[in-house]
Amino acid sequence: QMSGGCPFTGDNSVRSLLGRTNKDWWPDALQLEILAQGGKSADPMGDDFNYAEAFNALDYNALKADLTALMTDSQDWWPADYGHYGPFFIRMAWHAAGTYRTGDGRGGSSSGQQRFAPLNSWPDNGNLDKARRLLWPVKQKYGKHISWADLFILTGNVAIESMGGPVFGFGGGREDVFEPETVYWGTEELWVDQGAETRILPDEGKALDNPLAAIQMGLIYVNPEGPGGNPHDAEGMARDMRETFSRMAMNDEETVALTAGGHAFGKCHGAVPPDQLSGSPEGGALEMQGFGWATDKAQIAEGHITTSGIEGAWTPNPTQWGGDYFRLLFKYDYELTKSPAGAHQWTPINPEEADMAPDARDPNKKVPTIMTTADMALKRDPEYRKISERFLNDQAALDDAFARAWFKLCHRDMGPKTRYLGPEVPEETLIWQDPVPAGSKPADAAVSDFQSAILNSGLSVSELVKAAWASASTYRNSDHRGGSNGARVRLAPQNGWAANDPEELSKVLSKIDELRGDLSMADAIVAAGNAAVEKAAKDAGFNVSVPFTGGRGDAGDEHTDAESFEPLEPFADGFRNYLRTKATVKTEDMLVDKANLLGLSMPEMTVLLGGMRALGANSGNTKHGVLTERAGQLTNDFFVNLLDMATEWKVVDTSGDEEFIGSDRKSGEEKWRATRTDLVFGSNSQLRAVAEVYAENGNEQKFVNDFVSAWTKIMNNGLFGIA
Ligand code: HEB
Repeated sequence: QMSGGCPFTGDNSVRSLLGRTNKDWWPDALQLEILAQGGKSADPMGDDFNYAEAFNALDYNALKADLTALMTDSQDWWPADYGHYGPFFIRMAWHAAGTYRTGDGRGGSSSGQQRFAPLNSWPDNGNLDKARRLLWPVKQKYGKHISWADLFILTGNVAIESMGGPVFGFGGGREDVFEPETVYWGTEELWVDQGAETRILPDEGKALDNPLAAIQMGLIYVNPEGPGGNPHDAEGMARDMRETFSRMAMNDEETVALTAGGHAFGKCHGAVPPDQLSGSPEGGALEMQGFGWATDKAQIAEGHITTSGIEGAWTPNPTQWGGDYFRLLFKYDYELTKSPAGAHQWTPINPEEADMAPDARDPNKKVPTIMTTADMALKRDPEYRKISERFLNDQAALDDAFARAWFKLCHRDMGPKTRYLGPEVPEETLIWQDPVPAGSKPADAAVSDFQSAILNSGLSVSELVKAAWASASTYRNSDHRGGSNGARVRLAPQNGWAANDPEELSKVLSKIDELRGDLSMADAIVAAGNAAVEKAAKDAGFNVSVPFTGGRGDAGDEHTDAESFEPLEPFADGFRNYLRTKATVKTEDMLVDKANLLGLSMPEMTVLLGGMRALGANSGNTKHGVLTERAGQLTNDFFVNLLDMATEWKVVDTSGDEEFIGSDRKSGEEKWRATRTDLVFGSNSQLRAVAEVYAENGNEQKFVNDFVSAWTKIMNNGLFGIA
């Protein structure tokens, strides 16, 4: 099910790292970035604010009671369909979480991004601005104790509960950010409602570009009307759903349960032609105050609203959990019809009166139910159909599958379970949480004994550094997966990744295992890397101690969904000068992307890369960028030699602009080889400025110290509850 880990490849021609960004969509937007003075963040809460503490002081039950009351507290400016906001809030939560993609771990519910562009203005998020404003009084009341990001998800849960639906649990701990995250959402210059092309076109050989997980620009997943809006392509509909949901880490059963469970509630909105709506929130008129998709007041009161353009409810009981969705889907044949807004949808043929839905504003009026083309896939696709029929006949199975899949959807990007807060965190441990059995802190003496032993074992500095890097560098700040905890580097698939030099790695890991004593493998791999860095510094004439934090545990295959780790495989890792194959993104762009996922700043990225080259830590033990005569010593030689005007660089013509030769300007004699990720530190003016700092006389010790802090950051990434 899971798609492979090949970010940055696809059939697009060369693209920039971020594709189309907010600046492209809204060129006139206020340029608040210039206020990031001295690198200060936009977060008004300040460094002292501890969200976990604030959340733990929350009156959780009072908040849930307020949310429950809010569900039926209909407001004239946006009345609740059927007198209940529950379905609307479920869609809000699902769209907050549903942007998550396994390819780079970005998207998802964990930082409240739905408040900001571009997500606040995606056509698929139509009218969710109203859902967030309905929530504001509650957010205001509980203030710092509940983030928007947590509130979106908790409100979704309360909505499900208040309509009798099954819920598996809730973990808080999503801390808000106060600026849009820069994420690659695609290159198209049009939104879906303006005609953006669909991204999977097998006839034209077009596949979905990684790491994207949506089928058209501005959608969360698929086009509800069918592939590219074609309702007749049943096969394509299921294909699109399978592909996009698998990139959200959902298999067929989870996809069916989520979609059917979600559409047990609420309705689609397509009662008026879409040309009667104003634009999306971002960039709207000041007096709109961040509201988009303006609709006439009288129309709102009548329930004449257009969001997706499809019109109608799926079931006769849109605010009550139950089995009506599958009952109707299988009881009736459906015919293709059009909503008043002109969207393709499916309507049951000759429905019985009792199987019709109430009007959203007038319970005494009956209207036909509908299915979207996506819903129809649950019976038109043979695999989905098997699952749907099982759920049709076994409500308890649907309850369980929906509750679990919803929990996964909403918590998928939170990382280890130790990060979950609050009284409703489920006991049960789930495989997608990448569980790691608890480790214990080794005694200092045990660590230093092991470190001396491993340094005397015949393994080189480079080998030990590479193993530690292979173990720790899988960490992604985006979804908090990977990292050195668990020592999954010794398990499939990581132990076979080309970037990790599997044979060398396995030799190093067995030696570490042989000598580690009481240390966990996970701790020992890092301790060995630290010892190697210390030795390398000492050999270069610097005294530095590399701080070690112990307490990592070791995961086994039984704790590991190996397939789910495939997207963590590096496509490129500039720190090791590794590139699987030339991509549609520049190799140096991928270095910056990796550094971002590792949580590094520009200077940290720079010092780390320069140090890794000095240590001879390249994948495949290539010599590219190893601009030193004393590899294995922690020196600033990379920077000194890169910036030396005595060397002239030329591209190797046959290398596709990936390999360069540095020759002595006078003699013409070849001195070095390098890649794009090496030379970018001399070519990019900002990186060059940082590289100069590390090449300057008097900064040698600073170089060593800064390398050690950046290295330590990598080694300790993901140690929640340990470090
Ligand atoms: Fe859904 C709604 C589609 C999945 C939940 N959706 C809806 C709509 C549409 C859709 C079109 C309408 C909107 C308006 O308003 O207009 N979905 C869809 C698709 C898919 C889905 C295509 C994939 C297949 N959902 C889903 C899920 C969930 C959901 C997964 C959860 C779980 N939805 C929902 C809800 C609603 C919707 C609850 C309702 C809302 C209201 O009512 O407001």
